[in-house]
Amino acid sequence: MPHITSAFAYLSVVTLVANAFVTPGIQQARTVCDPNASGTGLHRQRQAAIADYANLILNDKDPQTAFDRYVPGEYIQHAPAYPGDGRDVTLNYLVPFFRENQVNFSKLQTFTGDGYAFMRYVVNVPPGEASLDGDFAGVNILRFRGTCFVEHWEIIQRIAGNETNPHAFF
Ligand SMILES: *[C@@H]1O[C@H](CO)[C@@H](O)[C@H](O)[C@H]1NC(C)=O
Ligand SMILES: *[C@@H]1O[C@H](CO)[C@@H](O)[C@H](O)[C@H]1NC(C)=O
Ligand SMILES: CC(=O)N[C@H]1CO[C@H](CO)[C@@H](O)[C@@H]1O
Repeated sequence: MPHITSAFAYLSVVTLVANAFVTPGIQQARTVCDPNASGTGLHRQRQAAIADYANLILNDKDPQTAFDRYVPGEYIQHAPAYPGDGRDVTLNYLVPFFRENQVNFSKLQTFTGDGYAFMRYVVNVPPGEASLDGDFAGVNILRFRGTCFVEHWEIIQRIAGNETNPHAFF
């Protein structure tokens, strides 16, 4: 099945290439995550972290602030269209992507457990935006160190609207 593919990058390889050399602005916003966070309360702090991170990126369309708060250093990237690891590589894609594409997100839910965070959502890409359009069901998986994120995976599936399963995706 060609359904399972990857990444926001899947939505806009053209944008990625066009912005390969864009440098994000100097980041000085305060980091709020703590890589050494542990003990009682950690689960609740992690739930708050992924909820804030998801809200900043998907609703506010502000990946710079999300990364400044929650991705202070190491960031291993598994989404296949990114050219490598590290927060700047990812921001070089996400910042122009959200500036140039009027995508909208709905049905956002966030979860945490066993050192990982998940966010799932529907992303709607209007015609003419990015390199293809329609509705897509997305899942991002992030690995925690303390309350910071250090590793990322992404899966995105097109929602055709005529799926065989009457409760497909959600
Ligand atoms: C985390 O703990 C390490 C080892 O104790 C320490 O070197 C580092 O400064 C701490 N980092 C923060 C952000 O507190
Ligand atoms: C859904 O519609 C598309 C486009 O018309 C078609 O290619 C696909 O086979 C349909 N899928 C199902 C499960 O009917
Ligand atoms: C303003 C806008 O583009 N709204 C769209 C957001 O996404 C939903 C589906 O996921 C569309 O139905 C809306 O038109």
